[in-house]
Amino acid sequence: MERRVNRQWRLASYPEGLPRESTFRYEEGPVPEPAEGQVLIRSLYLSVDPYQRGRMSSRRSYAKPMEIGDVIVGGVVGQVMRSRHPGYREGQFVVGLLGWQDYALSDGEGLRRVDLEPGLLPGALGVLGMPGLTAYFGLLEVGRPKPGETVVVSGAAGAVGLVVGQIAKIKGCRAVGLSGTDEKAALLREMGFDAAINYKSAADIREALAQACPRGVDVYFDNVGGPITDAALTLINLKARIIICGQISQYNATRPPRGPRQFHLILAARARLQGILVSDWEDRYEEGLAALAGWIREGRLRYRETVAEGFENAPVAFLGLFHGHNVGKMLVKVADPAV
Ligand code: NAP
Ligand code: FER
Repeated sequence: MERRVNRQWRLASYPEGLPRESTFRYEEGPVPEPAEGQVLIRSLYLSVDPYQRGRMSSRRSYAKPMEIGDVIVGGVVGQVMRSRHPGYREGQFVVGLLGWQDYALSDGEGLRRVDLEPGLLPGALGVLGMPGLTAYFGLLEVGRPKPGETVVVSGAAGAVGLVVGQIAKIKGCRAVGLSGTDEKAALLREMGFDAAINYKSAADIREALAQACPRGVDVYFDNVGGPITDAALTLINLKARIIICGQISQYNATRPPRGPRQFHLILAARARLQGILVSDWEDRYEEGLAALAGWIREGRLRYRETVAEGFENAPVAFLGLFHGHNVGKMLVKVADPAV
């Protein structure tokens, strides 16, 4: 049923350290009317992502922060309710950065049509969306894994990490993943990873990683930073590639991180360490999505989603990312598609 109000989550304050429920403010507003050239989109699934933490801070970064009072910036899979745009029809599914709200207007900028059956729509925010593309381009373009090499990924049971490890296997590599529970480690093995480490229960992360990587580490895909990354760097091989994708262990830090900073290891291995931003490959998203969809069809790429039910639960789902409450992509279901 169509709603008459537009529920919204807005930024109430910039958090110090870990965000809290009080970081967010709930509001209701009118459902907006599309002007000529615009579409009105109803949200079906909201994405919660670690990068949103970065937008809740005035620290310098690659994107400008949210202002206090802004609707929370976030990816959404939605359905076109009304169209005054020649490129969109009512009923079509779309994905875009439409924010944590029931309804949004778009002029088509940054909007992408999603041609998936309704049951597969959440995939457009995960394996067939921004996180899947991050794994695809980050690993293949920067990691350049070769058959027989060892690829280590941190945050391995998350949206990006699960895809990274499986692409490593598709490319003939040894895939090793780190995640925060025994259940997640078991899932990684079931998904074809050659070895999986529970970094929270390991007596010594470096020792566990050394055992899992008898031939050292050729590619390290870093989603988390901190002590896991310090351990991985001690095991890199000559000409290793290190992809700095995310540093979630540091996103809530109130002081700059201190670490072993063993950069002589990078020097000795003549390794390459490169930060990545998925949007740098925006002009190649179709290529990446086609490759990912092909592997899914062939049964070579599997995925998981953790779906929170209900608009009201978006903040809690987001906070759960920092406690490892998700397996695969974390999302919030807010409405069923209209048929
Ligand atoms: P995700 O992995 O699905 O969810 C976050 C996971 O991080 C949690 O499930 C948790 O798993 C782990 N985690 C939380 N705190 C941790 C800590 N202190 N130490 C170690 N692990 C911790 O998230 P995602 O969307 O796939 O993103 C993964 C990373 O990639 C994030 O750092 C994100 O910022 C980054 N990213 C970057 C780009 C880019 O363009 N550069 C694009 C997308 C994502 P455990 O149970 O294993 O702790
Ligand atoms: C993007 C580039 C990067 C984007 C998200 C990210 C939503 C995520 C970065 C991170 O997690 O650090 O265009 O779009």
